[in-house]
Amino acid sequence: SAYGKKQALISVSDKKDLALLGSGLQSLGYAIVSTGGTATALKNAGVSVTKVEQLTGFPEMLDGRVKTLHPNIHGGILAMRDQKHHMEALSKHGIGTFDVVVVNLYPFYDTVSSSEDVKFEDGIENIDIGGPAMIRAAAKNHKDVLIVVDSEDYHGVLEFLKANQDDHQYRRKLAWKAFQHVASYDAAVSEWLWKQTNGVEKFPPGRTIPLSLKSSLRYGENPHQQAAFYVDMSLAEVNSGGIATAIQHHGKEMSYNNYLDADAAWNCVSEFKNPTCVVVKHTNPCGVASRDDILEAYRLAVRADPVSAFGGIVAFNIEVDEEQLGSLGREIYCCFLTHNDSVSALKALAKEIREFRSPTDGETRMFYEIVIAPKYTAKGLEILRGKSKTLRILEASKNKKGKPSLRQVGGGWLAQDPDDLTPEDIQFNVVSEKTPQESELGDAEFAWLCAKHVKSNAIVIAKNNCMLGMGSGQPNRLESLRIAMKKAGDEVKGAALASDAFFPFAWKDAVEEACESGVSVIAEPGGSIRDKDAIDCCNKYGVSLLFTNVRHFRH
Ligand code: 93A
Repeated sequence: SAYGKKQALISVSDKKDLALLGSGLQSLGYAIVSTGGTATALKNAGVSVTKVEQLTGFPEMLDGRVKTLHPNIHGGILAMRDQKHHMEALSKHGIGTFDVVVVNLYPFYDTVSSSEDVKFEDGIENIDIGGPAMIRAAAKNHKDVLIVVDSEDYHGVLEFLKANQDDHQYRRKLAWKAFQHVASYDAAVSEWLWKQTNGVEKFPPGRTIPLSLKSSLRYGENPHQQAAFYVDMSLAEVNSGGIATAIQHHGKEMSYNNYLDADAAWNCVSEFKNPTCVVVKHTNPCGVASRDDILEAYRLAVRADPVSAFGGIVAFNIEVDEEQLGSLGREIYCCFLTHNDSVSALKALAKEIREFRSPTDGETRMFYEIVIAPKYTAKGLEILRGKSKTLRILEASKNKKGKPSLRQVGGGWLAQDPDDLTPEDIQFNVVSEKTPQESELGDAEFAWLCAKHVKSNAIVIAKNNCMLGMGSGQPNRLESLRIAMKKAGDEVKGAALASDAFFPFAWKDAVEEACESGVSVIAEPGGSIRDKDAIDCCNKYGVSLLFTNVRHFRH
């Protein structure tokens, strides 16, 4: 600095690891300058500090709104050391330079998302002005000033300073991180203000998404694609639950595809009110069952399509106690079930399978990528951990409703409301001569809820709160239906069938094939110009037909 001593400026709201940083800098010979709260915290940690007021000759003003906004501070940050006239200007005004600037901002996100009724004034007061000014100044002049915005970097910065070897790449990386920090901060402020304006528009006119890099991923959908996971820090997403905030208790690192599949499994299982198990493969639920006995639900969910379940994701919507989880652990690792087995036969098989023999080839063992549940008891977790080193165990909290979904297309983004209608929001109108029984109506609702999570064209066959078969992603509905029926096998008789969109044809097509196979009830949105054909066909076969007027495309 102008006085010959290296100077560091520290002004942080998040005081994490501040003592470590302060004492580290002090022992490297830095004089430390700080704002009020930071200075107090440093002094308490035994670090000597000069207060900003001593440099500016001004007290903190306007309830702290003006603390560091002063030429004696900003001059010391912005001066270019190799510009003679810059340095002359500093010495003329008696301003010392800062070599290190450490700032993190007022906790704006935390304040405005802390509860539903945060006062407008509290939001406003948490908009940091002086902090971003210092960060931007130091990041602009990073050639001469090291800018630190993240306590995770303290250790690395101290090591860097100790080594006393300049590294432009490192300085640039910190500067890049600093501008990122300010950009996401401003985006959050802007989004919050937009929300406060009772905006007539449903979506912000242009939304800057404050993204925070959560982790680099080993690779993307395929090994030759690089990938990363970003968390949306905007107010709509912070505390919104879901897969981005899930805690991983155990297992291998999450992959790109793991996140996609885990998201699909968690979204699907969260829809159900009763204790439910969902098995997902390649973002499609291929097994779903609701039972009070969660182990039974698990078995039935696997049974819907045991071949697809191999390497899948298993999700539960309830906390599973250790007793259940204990047996689940074994089952999850070892079971390989075929849908033709009766439940009692399965129990007998399970024993055999526990000795690692599959009922089909005598060798295959069941394996899953991920287990997700809202909660684990400590003992339950311990048991599940013991089953496999690689099995990822996630604890997720429920998605909050109403957040918009975004998808990328070439050159832009599509935004839409989430598809969060529940069966209670939907009327299942009987349009056939036959009226379904109570239980058949329940089956139709269950199948409907499953179909909502299956990629279009989606067909789901279900009975007694259990998926029996599903067909997904086929470019024609008849093909999806045939796949679903094949998986359901003989069990299709008397079951419910749900379709995510209307049937464009009925005779000698999907509706007639479904009727011929013996389903007792069909649920679909209706709305086709050939609706009458579908109704006539169901009447001919004595099948109940329900129109929902709601479509659930998933493209
Ligand atoms: O109110 S401000 O916008 N005006 C300022 O001049 C200023 N200078 C630093 N906020 C300002 N800060 C912020 O104070 C920093 O960004 C940091 O988050 C916080 C540290 O205050 P303290 O050291 O008193 O805890």
